[in-house]
Amino acid sequence: MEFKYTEEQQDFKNTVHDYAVEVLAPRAVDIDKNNEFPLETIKELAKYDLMGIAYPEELGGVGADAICEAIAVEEITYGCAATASILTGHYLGFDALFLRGNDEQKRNYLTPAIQGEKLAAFCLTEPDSGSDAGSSRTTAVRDGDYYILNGSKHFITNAAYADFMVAFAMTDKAKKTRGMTAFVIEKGMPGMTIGAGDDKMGIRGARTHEVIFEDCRVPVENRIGEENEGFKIAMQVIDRGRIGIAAMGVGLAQAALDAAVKYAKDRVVFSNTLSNYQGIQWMLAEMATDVEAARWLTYYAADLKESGKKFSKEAAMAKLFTAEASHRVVHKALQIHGGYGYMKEYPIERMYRDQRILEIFEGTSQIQKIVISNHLLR
Ligand code: COS
Repeated sequence: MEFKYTEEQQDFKNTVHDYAVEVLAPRAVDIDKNNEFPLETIKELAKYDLMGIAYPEELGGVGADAICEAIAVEEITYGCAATASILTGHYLGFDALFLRGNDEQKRNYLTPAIQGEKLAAFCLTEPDSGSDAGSSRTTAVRDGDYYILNGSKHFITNAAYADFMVAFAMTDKAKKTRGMTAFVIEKGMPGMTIGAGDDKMGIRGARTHEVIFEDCRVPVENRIGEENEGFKIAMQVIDRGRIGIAAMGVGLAQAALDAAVKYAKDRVVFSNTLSNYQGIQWMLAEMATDVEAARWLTYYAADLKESGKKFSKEAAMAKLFTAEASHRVVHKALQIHGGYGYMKEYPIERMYRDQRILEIFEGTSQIQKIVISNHLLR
């Protein structure tokens, strides 16, 4: 058991960290202010092979390990959480093809997504089914060589910019979780339209939109896996995605901690810097402990995934812990900044808003507890 980065992982971490600090962090301000999807940044991430880093070379990836993927997400979040959310949404969007796609689907969608030529989105959540993903209302009815999709999805990250999305629809509604099927939906397919964009509290650049299917004809060859296998595919993808969200929590918490340390050393109150007061020192100590615990729980889940072992429970634990730890950390970091922390001139104000979604998307904290306890009690 070795709790340290390999030399390669450390070099990679340093490189992405520098890029995040020098390039992403300055851009994060306008992305947030203008509710702007950072297209240029996404092209850059593709150039740096970050759009599908942990996928095999034969599929177009660079074959890095799952810990490197977590490091990439962590460091990108350090600079800009919205950019990281676009990236994790992209991974989530094509992962079903990696797990269950056939050769043609892999060639047409997966490899271009891994190489960053095509952007992907994951289309599961609906206005009336979020946590209860098995209660989806979108239907897919077989009609010869096509499925006809009707229904709507919402809060879909990347939807308006994606070249394709993996969408889930009910092929046998009565069977609930055993009646859902996964499909690849290409941009511009007749019957699929992108609806209104959301005006969110945080990670504003990671634009989310509604997706509407009205008699959308999807060729049978766009079905992923077998009919009615979609729920399990979605759950497997989300299990893997939760490590990414955990990594986002680590990156955001580290950024908030570093900002708080810097502010505490600079800010003078009652003739002393904040860092001289034990009340502040204790807060910083608690924050640093949360960050490290979150980081190693995330790497532990990533390592299990990399080793081909079961990791569903540990991914949920990492997601739960980092989401809540990052909440504690940004809260204290803002408190240390005092009134300035409440102002938009300081990045902590944005981090505070960006953090909140980590406790909600890819399964709320309460859903993670259900997943963990299901593993304990089964
Ligand atoms: N991997 C593979 N299969 C899984 C699975 C997983 N992680 N989780 C559940 N399944 C399977 C079960 O084994 C069961 O299979 P059988 O039909 O063969 O028995 C089936 O899926 C249904 O499972 P379950 O009965 O546990 O489903 P529930 O409807 O009770 O839902 C939770 C389970 C709550 C865990 C699930 O709905 C969930 O994770 N919801 C949150 C969804 C989410 O994260 N949404 C955000 C979207 S992305 S932003």
